Amino acid sequence: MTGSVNYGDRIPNNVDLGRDRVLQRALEHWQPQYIGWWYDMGPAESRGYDVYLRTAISVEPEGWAVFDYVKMPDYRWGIFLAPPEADRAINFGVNKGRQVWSEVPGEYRSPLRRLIVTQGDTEPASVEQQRMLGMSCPSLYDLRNIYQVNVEEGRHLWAMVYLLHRYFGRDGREEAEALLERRSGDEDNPRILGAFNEPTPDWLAFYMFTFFTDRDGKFQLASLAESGFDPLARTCRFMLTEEAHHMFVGETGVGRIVQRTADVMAEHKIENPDQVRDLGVIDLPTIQRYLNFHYSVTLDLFGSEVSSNAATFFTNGLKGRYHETAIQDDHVLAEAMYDVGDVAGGNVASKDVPALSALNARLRDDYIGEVQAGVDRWNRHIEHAGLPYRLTLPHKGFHRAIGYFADHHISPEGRVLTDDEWERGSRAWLPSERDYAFVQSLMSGRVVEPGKFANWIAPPRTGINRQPLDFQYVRFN
Ligand code: BYC
Repeated sequence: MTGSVNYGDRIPNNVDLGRDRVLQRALEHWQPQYIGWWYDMGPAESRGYDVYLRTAISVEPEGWAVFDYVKMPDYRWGIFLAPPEADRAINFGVNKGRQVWSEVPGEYRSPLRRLIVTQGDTEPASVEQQRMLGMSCPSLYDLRNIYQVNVEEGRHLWAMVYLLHRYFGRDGREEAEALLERRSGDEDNPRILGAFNEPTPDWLAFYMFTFFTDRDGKFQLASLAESGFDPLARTCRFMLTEEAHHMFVGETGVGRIVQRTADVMAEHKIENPDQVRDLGVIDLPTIQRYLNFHYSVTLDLFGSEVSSNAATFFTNGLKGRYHETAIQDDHVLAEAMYDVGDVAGGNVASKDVPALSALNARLRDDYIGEVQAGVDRWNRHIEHAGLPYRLTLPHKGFHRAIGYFADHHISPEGRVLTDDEWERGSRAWLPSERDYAFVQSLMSGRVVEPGKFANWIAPPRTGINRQPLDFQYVRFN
């Protein structure tokens, strides 16, 4: 096994696929179904475009990617695992100290399959959600970035499908087929997790999604990268290197929208949202409402505050905490407690529970810390423009559908509300039909002249791979 990728094979890989003919044939059978799914559900009308994409050529830290024009259906989707670590041991739970597993232990087959399927399901879901956005891109630079994100989500699906085919026999092959059959938002056969069935109707939603929801991906992948099932850990380690670009796209995308709005407000000395809209940029309260929505549906992705599933995953060494190996404790959590928060006596209060049962809550709190830092960076654009407005993260109980808070209405400030108060308030806190219609009205066509950007977004600071901003990132042919 090497770091470099074998592009001579029909399915590029660094797992010596050619040595396992049965597996290779099974994946070659799945491949045309995948391409069929890509044609049906991948980026609309993009088949013949040449897109300036990066492709993995090696999993080594240096030079793992090359940039070139590629037609997306010809993208070299494949199977890449980070190199194995010699003598790696399981770092947590009851199996702590034992050698990691290179095959699936029989007793953990079902929970491991479930984790891999849940992870895998999110990848095609996000491509489906973003399918139409190329038709309203604000620039060639942004168009290229969404396509890069889409092809890499496709590759992340390949990563999970490889694990299913290689380690889970017939069940795994069936699950791999089902991953191509579920559809985001479909009433009869939806994607598994809630946020992946929500529409991504416009570019503000796309950037919020890549900032908030892709970052859940980062935290979940980092937890799975600690797994005692070594092939899962290694594939997640490589996926994390690709994920970093997606979050860059989200953070800078929202940041550029905020910057443009703040600059226009300062230039024209206006703060009234209607006047701001009249100048063709997105008012800050609308950005705040989108933030509230995407943040809250993403918090749901971490699961219930108290979860026996999470405790079982951890105890058995299948899914660790964020940066598990670097944490200084017993890695067994026999005695530790954790504050998960709860609603008691009409108020949000703290509540300590055994830390082992609170692993979802802990991962969510780690995530919230990182998200807050990004929001602080967005606020700097507003501050620089000399405006008093600030974007804020709502309380973690706000607008939740999973966990303790799902049975309560919580205001963005963390106050427990009556149904009536919620009914009235939520209109100001979540995007309305009018907000969506306004944002859509700004994005009715696409901007494709090299170096030009739509009025509602600032240009980025630099191009991709040191190319100039007026580079032809996509050729439409
Ligand atoms: N929606 O004990 P509970 C990414 C279900 S994103 C619907 O609370 P658990 C990406 C749950 O399945 C990262 N259902 O939760 C980002 C369970 O169902 P069953 C994706 C939900 O199991 C952008 C029941 O409720 N990766 O990569 O501790 C673009 C009770 O569950 C939801 C992963 O999620 C929900 N939000 O944890 C592209 C990692 N939440 O079994 C990609 C793998 C919970 O009773 N998954 N349920 O039928 C996991 O680790 C866990 O499955 C979860 C849930 C953290 C998701």
